[in-house]
Amino acid sequence: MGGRLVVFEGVEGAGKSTQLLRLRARIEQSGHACVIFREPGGTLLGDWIRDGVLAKDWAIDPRAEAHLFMASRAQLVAGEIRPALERGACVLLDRFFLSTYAYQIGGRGLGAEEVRVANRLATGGLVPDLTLLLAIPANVGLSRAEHRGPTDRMERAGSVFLQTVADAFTRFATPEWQSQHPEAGPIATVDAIGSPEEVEQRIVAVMAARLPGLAAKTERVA
Ligand code: T5A
Repeated sequence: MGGRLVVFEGVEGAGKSTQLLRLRARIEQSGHACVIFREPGGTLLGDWIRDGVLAKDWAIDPRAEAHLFMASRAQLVAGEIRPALERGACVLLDRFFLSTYAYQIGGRGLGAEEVRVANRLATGGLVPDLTLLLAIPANVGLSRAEHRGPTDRMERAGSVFLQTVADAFTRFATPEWQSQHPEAGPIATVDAIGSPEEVEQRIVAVMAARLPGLAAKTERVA
């Protein structure tokens, strides 16, 4: 596959969507093809799942919840991400399976190995070239998300749940965790406190260090 897959991860309101759009603008300015997707979503089936799993206020069993995220992922990977990578495009993805590991294993307490096996089925073994983990305290991210508008079902799950999710993301950033989870690929933590411009500069620096070929396409043309 010729393209590159870069994933944005982090707690609610960490600034993933904001930074993903900024990175896309930089890459497109160089004339390189770049597509963006979010999870859950990105396909007709995924958007339908997104509505059911986030917008509706009903009780969902944690196992059912995990499978809904996986179904959206399987459709997105097969129908959109792999074809884009095969065309040589850069794919920027707003959340991927680290979110399942953080929310459904960490937050909901599902069995790690069971979820990993199901995830392998969903991704078909697709490994990101780089994951940018935007680090911010859970309460700061949540307050950003709350200021933006109405919260969704996950954001209303409570501060203890969201702190457990944040702790899981912190664990994923450690070399020990990454060496035990090769399916996740390289993960780089980016400090997400500060202005959007400051965070963007940190991301550009991480890209230059970790993906120099793609990073060259993110340099602004004066
Ligand atoms: N989920 C997802 C699972 O449980 N399991 C899974 O497997 C998957 C894939 C997705 C939900 O589903 C869960 C996780 C989530 O709960 P979503 O709507 O996609 O739902 O949720 P988020 O990804 O969290 O989206 P958010 O929009 O809440 O967060 P972002 O994208 O990190 O933040 P962003 O960029 O939208 O910014 C939020 C607000 O902060 C401002 C923005 O303008 C915006 O108003 N902002 C800043 N403010 C100050 N300083 C900065 N540097 C700022 N950057 C952005």
